Amino acid sequence: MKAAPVLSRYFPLLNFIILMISSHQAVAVDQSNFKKCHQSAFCERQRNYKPERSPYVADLSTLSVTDDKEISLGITNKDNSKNFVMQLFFLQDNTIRLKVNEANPLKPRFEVPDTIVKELHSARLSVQDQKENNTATVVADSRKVLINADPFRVDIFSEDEPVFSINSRHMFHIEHLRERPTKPEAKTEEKKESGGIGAAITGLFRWTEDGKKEAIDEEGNVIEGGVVEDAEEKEESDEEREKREAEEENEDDNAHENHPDNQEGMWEESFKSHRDSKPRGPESIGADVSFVNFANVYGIPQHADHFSLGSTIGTEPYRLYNLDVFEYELDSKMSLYGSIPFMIGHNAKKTVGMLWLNAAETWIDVDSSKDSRGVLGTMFGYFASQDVPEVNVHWMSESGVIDMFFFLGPTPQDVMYQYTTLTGMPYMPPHWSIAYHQSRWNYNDEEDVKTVDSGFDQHDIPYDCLWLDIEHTDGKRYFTWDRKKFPNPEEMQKNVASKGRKMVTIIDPHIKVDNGYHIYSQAKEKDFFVKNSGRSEFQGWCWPGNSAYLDFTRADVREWWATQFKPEAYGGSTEHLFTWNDMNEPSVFNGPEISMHKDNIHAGDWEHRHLHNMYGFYFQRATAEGLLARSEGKERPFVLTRSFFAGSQKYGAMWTGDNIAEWGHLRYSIPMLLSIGLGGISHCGADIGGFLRNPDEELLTRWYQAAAYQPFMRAHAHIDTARREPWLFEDSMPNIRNSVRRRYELLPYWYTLFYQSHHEGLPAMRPLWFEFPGATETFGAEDSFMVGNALLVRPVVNAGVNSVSVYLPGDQGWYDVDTSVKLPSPQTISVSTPITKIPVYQRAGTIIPRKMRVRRSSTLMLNDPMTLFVALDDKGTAEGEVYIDDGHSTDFETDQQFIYRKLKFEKNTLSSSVITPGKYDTESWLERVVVMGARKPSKVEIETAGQTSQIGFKYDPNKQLLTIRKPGVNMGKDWRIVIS
Ligand code: NBV
Repeated sequence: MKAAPVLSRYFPLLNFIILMISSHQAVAVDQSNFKKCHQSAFCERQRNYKPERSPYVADLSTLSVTDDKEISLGITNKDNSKNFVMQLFFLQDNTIRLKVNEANPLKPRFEVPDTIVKELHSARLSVQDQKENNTATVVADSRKVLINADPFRVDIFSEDEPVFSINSRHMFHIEHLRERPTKPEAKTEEKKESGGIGAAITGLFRWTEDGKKEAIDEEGNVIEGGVVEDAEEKEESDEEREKREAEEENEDDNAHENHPDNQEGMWEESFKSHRDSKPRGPESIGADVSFVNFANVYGIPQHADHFSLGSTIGTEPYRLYNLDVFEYELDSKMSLYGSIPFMIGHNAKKTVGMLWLNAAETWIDVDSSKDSRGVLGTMFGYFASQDVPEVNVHWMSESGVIDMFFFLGPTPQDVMYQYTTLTGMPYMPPHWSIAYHQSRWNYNDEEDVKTVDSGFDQHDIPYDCLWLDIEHTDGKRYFTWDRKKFPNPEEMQKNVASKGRKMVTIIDPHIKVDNGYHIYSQAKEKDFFVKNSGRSEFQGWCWPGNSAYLDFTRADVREWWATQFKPEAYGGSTEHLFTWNDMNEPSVFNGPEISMHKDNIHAGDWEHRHLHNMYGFYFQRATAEGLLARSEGKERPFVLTRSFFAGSQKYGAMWTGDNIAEWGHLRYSIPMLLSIGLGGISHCGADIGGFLRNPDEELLTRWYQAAAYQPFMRAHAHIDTARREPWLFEDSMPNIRNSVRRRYELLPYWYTLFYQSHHEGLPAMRPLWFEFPGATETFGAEDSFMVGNALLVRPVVNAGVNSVSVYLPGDQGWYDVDTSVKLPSPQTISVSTPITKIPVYQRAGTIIPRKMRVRRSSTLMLNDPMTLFVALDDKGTAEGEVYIDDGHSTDFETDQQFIYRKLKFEKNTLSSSVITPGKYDTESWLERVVVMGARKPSKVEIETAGQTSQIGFKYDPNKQLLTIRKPGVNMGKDWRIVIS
């Protein structure tokens, strides 16, 4: 660091970088680097768009139905006579799509590609009535859409109850594409050229509503044909003429500036030292959507905010614009690294969702205040009382078309299935990746890697993957190694892999501008980089210094990128090496808001503004395709991404970026991960310990305890922090080890949950209401969560806390996983939480598979036996599932190489039966069954393959705990255990 003052003279951004890496002092986010709504011209315009009555009117006489499946309808904005086309589709799985585009846009408007995985089938619909041409009702199965013509409004009904209303608050607004008004030339020349006729003579004109210029006389009358017959005949002195010309010029300038199509921020905009040229002018879109009869909405990650979305009235709207926000703040609606414009509404009876499919900068106002209620209730006449809750949401995007999907549920599970059927099911993670990861910026060299790797063995702590950050490269040239520190990377990886472990290297999207760097020179030759507004290669600053950015929106660029992961291309890599994609918002140190200029150019001549929120999504996709291709499609990829968009769940895992070693950041990891999970990304996590600054031992221990029950479990730390491998904390190490070992025991359950994510779109980590939809007490809960449907976890997230209160929902009770003691529910209990304990409960009526013999890595546990934890409900029943495969290949998909079974306890019998038949053979067998809430048996028998034999058991009458020893049956086979 000593050379910094000298060097910073040569490297203008070194100061910035030094600031980034010497961050242990408490500094909050630099707000001034990021826009507020009023600094984003379109947000200001859309937010202020509040007509008393919407000027948008649907012309029902234009309503047409194609193939009984698609409705189209003309809409006009009466204020400017612009025409729009609305399309309405009733899709499979209780999904409705509503699209509105300009009828004749000056240029095509951007429509988000590559997010929807397949065209969903349409259901047959019928148009039922068109009362006096002011409303039309479209019906398909239990869905109904009511279109109101004047003003334009769309109401969506599910099972005869209104759930969404669009434009009932009159904020629907599309800025049509237009020509830029040209500034009139100086009068003298105009006069000469025009020969002194028409508008130039009086110098007066006005703009028509559709943007045309009309000549007018002094009285304001339109001059037909723009000609004033006798204007030239007047004699005037030189002085008079000069005065008149000056006045005319002034009026022209004013008219030009006051022109409705030429408002400030429409054709260019500046933020700090950056100018955005906005060549297409204004093209923003906005719409209000009311969630009718809902008081709580969730989702639209990523924000470091509460789980149930709060009102933004009088403050900043939620923002979705992928950014690298250093030292991000909590309880904030600022954008972070990723954006998923998907929102869920939940009430005690119903869950619904909506996707605002747009990849441009987006702001969202949420108003759930009491004042805003009642309007819809009375409007529909559906609710007797006016006090029907509503959440009124106002979506505003800088560009694109209105493209909204409504998912009508009605259960939380249905909504997630509907959303992920459209945007893609979450990827199936390789087994090792759901275990524990050890990372830091940076593990310095091969010796360091070796020491850390063996440190885990010495201290009997399992881990599955060791990570290398940017310092492992040759000068931040990704796909290369600093050969002084890593002379034999293949050998290093093989050594780590000899214990079933993997390694990950970081690969960022900024490419060092260096003709000697193969990635840069090849990509340059192929013309693969994003262009600046002047259409030459865009270069910005990032870790390697001057960098170019690949245009991952192009399929050919992604294909080429994918080839770089082949072992022959990526020297020093082996099959044990996987990938981490960071800085993919993209982060550009000297760019506006630390990102890319919006007027940069991508394939198809689209500007960066149109697709900004998808850059990271495409980068992760290209990387995942590369890892898949390197094994010829045989091995599952693992790619961790920082930036993401709707659909990123298909390509890998995400983490919450640069959090801080503070209790608040541990606390907010819960609402943040719950929101991400509802956004479809099941495999998500937060850096254990906090990335920036140094956690004390209590915080670090509590963080491990919480993260053991969060989907992606990785410890990571900033380069400037003290080392924090678990054994460096002598007192806390046993607790940390215990947390990691707990995670390993539970991996069979986690793996089954990830399979359920992959098949049904269910998040592994869920809000309580997901499982207990009617439990209103849980709607605001963000201190506890469910892992799957069976475990309730209430981490300790505050310093010095000796007890916490836990709300146990449902009426079947819960079993403390540490003591097997049953607790009745619903109730709130106070639980004592010494540093050794966080409250975790198994729900009565569930079965959880575990592997109790923890080894050095999860891979080594593949064939180990399982223990089933059966938690009986009041009826003496329980059920669960178990999914097993080889843990790494794609054979489970291509060749049905899996086991997927139902475990059921009823009528004193525990049985295992097939859910989906698969071909995988496992060596894993049933080692033990623990039945909680059991009565004392006289004998226990096992039946398998037509044979019955008696087996041993132990019974604890105080706890009603039955332990059945060594059933010994194969986990992939049919069997029954009968208790008499
Ligand atoms: O690559 C260095 C870090 C990384 O460790 C961290 O996890 C990322 O979120 N990276 C950001 C860039 C520098 C941050 C100050």
